Amino acid sequence: MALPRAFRAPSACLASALLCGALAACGGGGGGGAATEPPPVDVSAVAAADPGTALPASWKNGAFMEIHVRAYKDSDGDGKGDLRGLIQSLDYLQGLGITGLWLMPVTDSQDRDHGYSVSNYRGIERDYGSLADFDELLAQAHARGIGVIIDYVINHSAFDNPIFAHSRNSTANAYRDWYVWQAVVPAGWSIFGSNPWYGAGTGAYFAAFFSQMPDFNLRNTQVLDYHRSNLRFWLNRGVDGFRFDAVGNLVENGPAAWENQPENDEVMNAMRQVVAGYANRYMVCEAPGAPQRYAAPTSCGGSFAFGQQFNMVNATSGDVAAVAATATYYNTGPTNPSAATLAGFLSNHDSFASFNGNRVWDWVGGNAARYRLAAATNLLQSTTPFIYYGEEIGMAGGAGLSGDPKLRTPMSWNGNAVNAGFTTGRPFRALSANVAANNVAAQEADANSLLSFYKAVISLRKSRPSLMSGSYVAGTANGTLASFRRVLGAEQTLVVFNYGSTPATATIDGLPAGVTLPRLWPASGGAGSVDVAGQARIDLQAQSFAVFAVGP
Ligand SMILES: [Ca+2]
Ligand SMILES: [Ca+2]
Repeated sequence: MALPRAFRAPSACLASALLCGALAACGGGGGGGAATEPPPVDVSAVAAADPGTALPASWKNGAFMEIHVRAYKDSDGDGKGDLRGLIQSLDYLQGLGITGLWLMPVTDSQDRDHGYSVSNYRGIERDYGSLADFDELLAQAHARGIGVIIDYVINHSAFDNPIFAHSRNSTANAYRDWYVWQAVVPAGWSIFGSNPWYGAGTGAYFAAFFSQMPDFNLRNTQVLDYHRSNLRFWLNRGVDGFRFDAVGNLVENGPAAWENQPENDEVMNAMRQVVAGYANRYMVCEAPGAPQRYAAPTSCGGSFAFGQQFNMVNATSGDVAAVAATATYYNTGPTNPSAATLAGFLSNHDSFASFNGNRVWDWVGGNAARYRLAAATNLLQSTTPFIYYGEEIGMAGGAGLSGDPKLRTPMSWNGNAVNAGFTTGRPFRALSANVAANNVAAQEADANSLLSFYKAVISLRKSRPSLMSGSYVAGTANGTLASFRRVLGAEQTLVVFNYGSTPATATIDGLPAGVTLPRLWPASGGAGSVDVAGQARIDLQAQSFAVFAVGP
């Protein structure tokens, strides 16, 4: 989540008008001491019933594709992507080599767009289809060896979530303590530049990100039990795990202690234990301010490698400091003991996560060499690399858009300037600015395209267990050169990058003395060798990389 300041609503009422489409629902204006009790809500307990999984254990080592369902593929011509459209796209994803999908929220939402304001934790977004469609998606994905994780928004619900309607209805109702309340708006708070407390007639509620997304009270064991049951609801259907939203913002301890509080790890450890009770599942957390901490096995057990996206892309410009940061990010050490469970990405659906809110294509100005270096770095370094939909074809941001919507445009399936092959109707949002040139249809037909490059690097990754799930060893930089090894049991793979603009020779130390280095990438160039002192010298073209097996 972590909405940047610019995308927070200027006021509760304006936000309500934008999101609810009804000023009557505005917290500041209409809450009052509501006269009637809202309808009953289903917060029933769900017991674990693991349907099992036929996926190989390596599915969770990716590559994953992050997908905004609303923007991916429309099956019925209403201009909005849906689950049946995604099902129709699974052959494409399988052909690309994807082994996991991260779906941005598919639960019914108030925002009717990104989905991070959840109206019903056990129902499918009405624009996306039905639970039956979702079950079909799981079956079809699993049949292709692809696991599916879904976004789980644990910190806050939608303002229009019926549970919050109860909570704000009176100070005495059974759900009052499910959210965070004070009698009046307290002074002294500022989160992302705004006071996160909002008056609602019966008191003031806390909403860290946005007035229309009130925070749950995660000190309340009933709320934790509810979230646990929601997780089981989806796991029991065959969901393969979760991406947890905004875990740095779970529990607040005061106006100077609202981020990354110790209780957050306890909450996530409790959720992790639910997921760990099911076979072969995976979870990953969003914690931009402290990724290493939440990667720990006593917390989330998996966390996005925030910071590394900037390192990687900046390294491709030959920035020596960025090359060094890129090479060493995944080295395990005292300050990074859980490096192996950090999940890499170049960009995602949030504008704060990418340079100037851009997709990678715009970030590097369409520079193909830089783009490929960044992609290869991500795909070869991490035990679980993520790709943001359209990244594999170099989709640019949306034409005429800014902020988060610029990143969330319809997938460019073909060069149709009206619908991009995304819908037979009118797309819900402007298309990517480079749809004419950068689209799936054009690139599938071109062996030298970016899409073909992604397929080849993912295939290389999947051909080597050490590149999939091996540990990251000896990440080292020297100027614009960087190298690392991936190690799994007896299998070692050596990866060497030249981020510089001129050919160079990399010197690698600490290798097994006297072994050969069969070349895996690129195809030409021949094998390398290691001398009696354990040193190899690798010649690299400008802006290129090479991959070797560390042979017997
Ligand atoms: Ca649709
Ligand atoms: Ca919170």
